[in-house]
Amino acid sequence: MSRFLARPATTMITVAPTGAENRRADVPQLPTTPEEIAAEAAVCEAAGAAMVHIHVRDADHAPTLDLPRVRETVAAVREACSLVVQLSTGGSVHDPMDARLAVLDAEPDSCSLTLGTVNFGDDVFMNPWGFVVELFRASRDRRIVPEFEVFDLGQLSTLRRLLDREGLPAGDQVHVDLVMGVPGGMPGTADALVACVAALPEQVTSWSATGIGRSHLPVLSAALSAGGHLRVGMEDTVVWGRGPEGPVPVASNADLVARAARVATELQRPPMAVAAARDLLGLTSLQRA
Ligand code: KMH
Ligand code: ZN
Repeated sequence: MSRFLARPATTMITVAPTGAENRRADVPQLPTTPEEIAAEAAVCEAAGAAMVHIHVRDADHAPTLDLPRVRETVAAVREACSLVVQLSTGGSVHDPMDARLAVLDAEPDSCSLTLGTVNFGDDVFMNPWGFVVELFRASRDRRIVPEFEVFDLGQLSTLRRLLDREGLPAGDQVHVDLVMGVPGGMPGTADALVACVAALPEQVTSWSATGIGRSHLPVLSAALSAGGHLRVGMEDTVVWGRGPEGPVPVASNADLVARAARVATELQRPPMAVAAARDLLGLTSLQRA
């Protein structure tokens, strides 16, 4: 465990129900419409989630940053549940940076903020320093709490540099999500997770981890053991596990949340309520401009 963060008594579970990479044609159970994402968010809240990380899809189920559609999706989710609403500013690898910045206009509670460029399978997920700073400042101006996404150990040095130069984000808390197992980023292993936790800047107040693909369960169990929170969802894994006939597909996001909640509860760190997650992220005392 990190030398400066106490092991939390509960576990904040974030659900990432959709993402930008999986195709609806390949994964028919993937929620993509505003109504489906909202309904999925509601059952995930009942299963133990406290926050939802949203990627928006258009009427053809393709990733989009079209602002009216983003607003429509946020409104549907807010109507259906009380989860903390986090919008992705990563979008898809093909999205331009100005459109990624513009999603803040949809007024989420939180936004993802990735700390560096990383190979992403055969593509490149672009996050140059200038964009990182611009997004940080824009989120602070709009009183939106960033979640710092870390795909590789060196990105924690970028976080340190950012916080040392720019100060604290909106809400005065610093929450980091370790995104592990992306082809091109750090591996989804306990060793890599422990190395990241040891390298968290002093300003960090909480962290979670996300295991992509087959690293989903190793990262989940390592994060719980090391005092971290969790992100799960069909953005990150569409395979539930190995069955006698081969890989078993994930049936729903709520199943992933319920399994994470079960494991966390067994490990004496049951799911965190939404109100407590809002406190953790600095949202409770945050006054919207
Ligand atoms: N879809 C990836 C290229 C985020 O949401 O901020 C980026 C991503 C990270 O999913
Ligand atoms: Zn995402």
